[in-house]
Amino acid sequence: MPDKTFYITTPIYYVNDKPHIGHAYTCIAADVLARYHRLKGDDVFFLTGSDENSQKNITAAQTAGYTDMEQYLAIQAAVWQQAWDGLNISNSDFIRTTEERHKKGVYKFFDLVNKKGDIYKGVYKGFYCNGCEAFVTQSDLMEGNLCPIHKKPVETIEEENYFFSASKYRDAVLAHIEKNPDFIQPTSRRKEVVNYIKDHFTDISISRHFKTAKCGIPLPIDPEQAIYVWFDALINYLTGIGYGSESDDFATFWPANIQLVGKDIIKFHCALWPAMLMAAGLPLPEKVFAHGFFTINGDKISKSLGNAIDPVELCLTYGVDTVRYFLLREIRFGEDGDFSFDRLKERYESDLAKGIGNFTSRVLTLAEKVPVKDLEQEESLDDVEVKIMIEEAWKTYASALDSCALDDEIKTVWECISWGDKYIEQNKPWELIKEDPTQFANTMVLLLEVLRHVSAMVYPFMPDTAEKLWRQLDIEAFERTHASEQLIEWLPGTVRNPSKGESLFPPLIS
Ligand code: ME8
Repeated sequence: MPDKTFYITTPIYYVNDKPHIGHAYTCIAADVLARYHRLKGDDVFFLTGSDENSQKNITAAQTAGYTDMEQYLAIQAAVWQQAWDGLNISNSDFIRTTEERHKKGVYKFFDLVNKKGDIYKGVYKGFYCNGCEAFVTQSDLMEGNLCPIHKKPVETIEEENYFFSASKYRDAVLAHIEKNPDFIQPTSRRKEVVNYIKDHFTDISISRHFKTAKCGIPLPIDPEQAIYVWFDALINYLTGIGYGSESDDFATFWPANIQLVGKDIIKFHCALWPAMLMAAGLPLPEKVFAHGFFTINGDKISKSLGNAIDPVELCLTYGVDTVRYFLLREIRFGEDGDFSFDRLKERYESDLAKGIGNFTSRVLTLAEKVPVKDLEQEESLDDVEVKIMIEEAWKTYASALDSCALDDEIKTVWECISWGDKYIEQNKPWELIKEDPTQFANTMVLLLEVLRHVSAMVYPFMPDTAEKLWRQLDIEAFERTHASEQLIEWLPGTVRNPSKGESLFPPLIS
């Protein structure tokens, strides 16, 4: 039995449209971390899902001509899960906030907070942005009444609602952030959250009258009111692992190790969410990591600009692993960056076709010349050097992943590939075949061992490529053998029966 658990979440997305590459980016990043922890032998739970109690979904359903909201949501939730399947996202579950199991958990949570005396009735007078599904203050607005994110006028609301005494937890949340430097990552985002809590974190209205809200989970203490979508949505991180239902997963996996979000929703996750958890007497997640935003050729991704790229279509043209690789490699994880097709093609050629593809093909072509199982290798100084190189690479790789530096993780793998390419150039194994068969054997055993390590290292972000490499190296995939530790140990001579298969990254047809 694994002795460590690892629980990772993504935001649950609004399903009023199909996913674009921004949404795919979060899911791919979470998938890399989930797969890496599985590779280490941890017991992993990876949750994603759909945020369905939102007015945006109602508007989209009406525009699409649906009269049956349940039908629309079921279709859309399936579209999103299928997109994740297409991108090889290995989520353990997909939570929908219209599911009964979610509602049960929300009621349990609400009851605890209410019993604590943290819910009260009041009048909300202010602004609401339908795009953000959030109450906003005058200081958030630009040009009088425009939401700064959606650039659309906000609604003015005056309603009797129920409030959550979030301000009661203000100092405790600030103290938690101060005491746990890892709680908000990257560190550059911490100040923004701390300033927000200090200047703007007040009690928050957590319900809306059904007359205006149109959808949502009825408030248990007043069924004429719907629970505010963010209060409801954040609880998915608990209900998705069985909170409120009969399941051991909640006890096993909460608190989450990493909650991955985009920078747009960091305040909800680092201010409101911790206050809610404190009110319910539950421990806080270990880390909330907010990554940056992708633009497309410099523009914000948006439906109105018509520039949203469908990640599933992108995979059909370039391959799943190319898309996964490119999104993660192109921008520093945590910062903003631009998506461009020219850069995608450049990276395909230089890093994939000429990088890992070419290295694999060179090693396997040479290995096929003399059956490796017939070779007798002896230990040489080079063995020790390359062993140290690989061990150091694994350390850098692990520390990059432990700090969510996903682009650094990838760079480490490419350093091993460059090392291998140089080693081939320096040792000229094609000449050694006749001149020095023992040295040829040593060289090949070593190169095959480097390639074996590369295959394990690429697994989290390019799982299909890893599978192809394992087939070519004649290694049982670790998921079948459960011998994952062996994949990261230095075991020269393990590869006995390699064969060159299909090219990993053939030239693009453009
Ligand atoms: O906010 N670049 O859902 P949402 C990178 N339902 N990531 C992007 C992106 C971009 N251009 N655009 C979107 C919601 N994202 C709520 C969340 S959670 C309890 C409730 C990703 O459909 C990023 O992860 O608007 C961002 O935080 C998320 O999609 C917003 O998705």
